[in-house]
Order: sequence, then structure tokens, then C-alpha cells
Amino acid sequence: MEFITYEQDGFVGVITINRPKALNALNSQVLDELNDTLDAVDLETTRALILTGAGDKSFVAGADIGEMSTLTKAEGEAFGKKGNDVFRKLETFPLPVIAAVNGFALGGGCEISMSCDIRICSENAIFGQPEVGLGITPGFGGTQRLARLVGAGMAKQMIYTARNIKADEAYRIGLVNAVYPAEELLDQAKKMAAGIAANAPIAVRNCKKAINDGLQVDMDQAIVIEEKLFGDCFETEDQKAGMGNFLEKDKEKKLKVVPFQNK
Ligand code: DAK
Repeated sequence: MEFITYEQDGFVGVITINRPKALNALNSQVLDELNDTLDAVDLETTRALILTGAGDKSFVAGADIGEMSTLTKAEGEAFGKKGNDVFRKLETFPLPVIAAVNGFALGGGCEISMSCDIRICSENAIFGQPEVGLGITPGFGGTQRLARLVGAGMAKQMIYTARNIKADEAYRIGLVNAVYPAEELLDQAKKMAAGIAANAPIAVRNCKKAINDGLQVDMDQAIVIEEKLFGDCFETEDQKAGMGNFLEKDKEKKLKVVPFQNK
């Protein structure tokens, strides 16, 4: 792989988009490599992923404008599909994904962070959807995910004005969960991921699915989705160990050593 690095640290996998000369902009090769990296994640030994960008200036400065500038309609459609497929793969990935946004998150960069479950960022992070200034609409889910995350009014303001926002404003509107000094960001992401990884993996996966799927339907249907995924946890080693530890008052036995069980 030329533009993606993957490192596993315990139960946590760290995916780094590594194209700093172009501020980690997403060209076709980056998208292909990201897709292949996600396909290769070992779901037996990994419990959470972190997505970040190489260098200290940019998470992802958007889709690659140079590559896009010469696309025909058909090629533009194919590029959009490639991006959307990878973003959707991230969004529906069985494991929680934390975006550690270390600088610019513009256009496709903001959009890829929104395909992750949780966003935290560095103090120098800048978010924005500048597409209308380039003569296009946000095309990697920006019109849909931003409105769901921060509300339609704020999303429309950001998208129509193409104005970038800084980390503190991203925090204020709920686009990111926390802001850290740049040098602490990755450690904080790893700490959060380790906290997730210490919990029952089947339960965590089912929570992600319940929240994601439930948000697409009305409350009556959402509750049925929740019931199914709740029931699905029973008879697992995790459920037996987790409840058994509580009843035996044995906090030391926690769930940390229970490997992922497919039942
Ligand atoms: N694409 C390609 N190269 C980029 C880039 C980008 N998005 N952003 C930066 N670079 C490159 C620059 O060209 C420069 O390369 P060299 O000239 O050194 O070879 C290098 O990165 C450093 O950038 P700057 O010299 O510009 O650095 P500055 O610190 O001065 O400025 C900046 C940083 C982030 C403010 C500036 O680079 C910038 O404005 N970049 C563009 C940001 C942007 O507009 N991003 C949104 C792209 S549009 C679709 C789906 C999705 C999309 C499109 C279609 N379909 C469904 C079809 C998505 C669209 C987008 O994301």
C-alpha cells in the first residue's frame, strides 16, 4: 500500500491516510487502498478502529481536486460511487470507528469523518464543506450526514456558505465530541478505543447496528430492531461472563480476556 498504513495495537486498529504532500486528499488509489484495508481487518482480534491522517496539518483536505477536474460525467459517477461505497463500508463496519481529526477536514475529509461513529479533533482542526465554491454539491454523503449530525439549519448554513469552521465551533455544534492539543489527539483516541475494547465485543457491535439501523426507521420499528439485537446478546460467552462477574462480585474477571465469539 502506498497511501494507507495500518497498525494494530492490542484490540485497536489504527488506519492512517498517508499522503501528506497532498494534505491526504482522497484520490482513487487512496479510496481503493482504504477499501482493501477495511476488508483485511481481522474481526476476531480487533474491537475498535481509529482513522486519522498523516502529518500535523491535515486529516483529509477533501477529494482530490486535480483528479476530479478532468473527469467526464461517467467517470465522475464512478468516482462518486467508489467514495460512497467506502464511506458506507466505514459507517456500517461491524466495529466502532473513531475519527481522530488532526487538521483540515474539508469536503470529502469532513464527510469521511462523518462516516465514522465518533469524531474527536485537534485544536488546529478545520471543518468545512467547500463544494459549492467548486461548482459541485457535497457528494460523499455530506448533505445527508451533516444534517443528521448537527441539524438541518446549521448544515445548510455550512454547506450554502462554504464557510470553514474551527475546532471550537465544531465542538459547540456537536460535530465533534472533544477537542485536544494536537500532540495528545492520537493518545486520546487510543484511550477511548481501549475503553470501548474493554467492553463486550458482541454487545458493542450490536449497539452500533441498533443505533445506525434504528435511526433510519420510525420508533416502533426501531424498538423491534433493538429487541432483536438485545436478544442476540444472550447465550454469548460475554453475556454469561459479564453478568456472572457481577453476581459473583468479581470485578477482576471483567471482559477483557474474553475473545470475540461468533456464538
Ligand atoms: N486535492 C488535491 N490536492 C490538494 C487538495 C485537494 N483537495 N488540498 C490540498 N492539496 C494539495 C495542494 O495542491 C498542494 O500541493 P502542491 O501544490 O504542493 O503540489 C498541497 O496539497 C498543499 O496544499 P496548499 O499549498 O494549498 O496548502 P495551504 O496550507 O496553503 O492550504 C488548504 C491548505 C487545505 C486550505 C488548501 O490546500 C485547500 O483549500 N485545499 C482544497 C480544499 C478543498 O476545497 N477541499 C474540498 C475538495 S472537494 C463526488 C463526491 C465527493 C466529492 C466530489 C464528488 N461525487 C459523488 C462525484 C468531494 C469533493 C471534495 O472534497
